[in-house]
Amino acid sequence: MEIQLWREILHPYEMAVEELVSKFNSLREEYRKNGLYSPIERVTGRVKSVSSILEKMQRKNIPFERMEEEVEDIAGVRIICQFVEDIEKVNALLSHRQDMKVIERKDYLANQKKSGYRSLHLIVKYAVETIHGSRDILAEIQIRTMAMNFWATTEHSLQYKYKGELPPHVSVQLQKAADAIFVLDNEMSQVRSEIIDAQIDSQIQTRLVKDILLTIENLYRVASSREVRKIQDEFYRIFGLHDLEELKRFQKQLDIFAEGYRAQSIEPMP
Ligand code: 0O2
Repeated sequence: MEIQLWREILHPYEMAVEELVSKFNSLREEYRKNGLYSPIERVTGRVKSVSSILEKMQRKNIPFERMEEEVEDIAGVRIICQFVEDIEKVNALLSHRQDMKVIERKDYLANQKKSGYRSLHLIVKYAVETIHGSRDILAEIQIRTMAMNFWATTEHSLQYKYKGELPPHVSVQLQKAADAIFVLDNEMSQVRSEIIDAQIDSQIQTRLVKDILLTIENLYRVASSREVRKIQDEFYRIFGLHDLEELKRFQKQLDIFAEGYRAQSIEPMP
């Protein structure tokens, strides 16, 4: 048997995970910068440990030559969403991308696993550019809600603790917890639009305040300090009203005033 240089074998997978995590994080930021709700809440990634790869190969009787085709989750990325509805949105987003091809979809939402596990898994083919040229890598993207993630993480730790042989009372308890998670996700969906509106308003307010303060800072360099102090006091007064529309109006007026001094914030801060 040839000697396996694991560091070399796993390097393209590390590249794939790093790139995918960064791309999905950028997507989330793009939504937020445009004042939109992002169906992606959080992204994490990992390369499977050699011990876990070997364990899976033994369990599934996979010969080393078939490892890269058959162990589909050496590169693993997890996308956490706030609401069940977001999972489908992320699925659609990923399915239309030019830089990856979904080759398999495992829908553990429609077909919950016996353990109670729920998630949508996409197996994608993704090309990384290495010093030896382009390499197609398989990666598993798990898409799930925060509540599903809480359940899966806890269950995974218990599986590890009991070496995959959960005592019946623990399995029953986990099944009950999975049922509760299902109900919780549905309950949260009922108030989805209200939560989204509140989150978007909060993002807009954060951006407005940053822009306003930057403009005031710029004005401080060019306008009289008495005038700038008055503007600042007015800003604090309006901020205290907790009225987003008032804050937007104030920013517009401030921009007109600052234009005279060419002191408005040139580009909105992220
Ligand atoms: P890790 O530590 O996450 O890398 P399988 O036979 O289930 O091992 P298969 O058929 O190749 O694997 O793929 P499947 O079923 O889609 O599962 C792959 C991954 O999904 C698992 O990776 C888990 O991360 C997750 N998963 C699947 N089923 C369950 C479950 O019942 N509970 C939890 N908590 N997670 C699950 P690994 O290899 O287990 O490990």
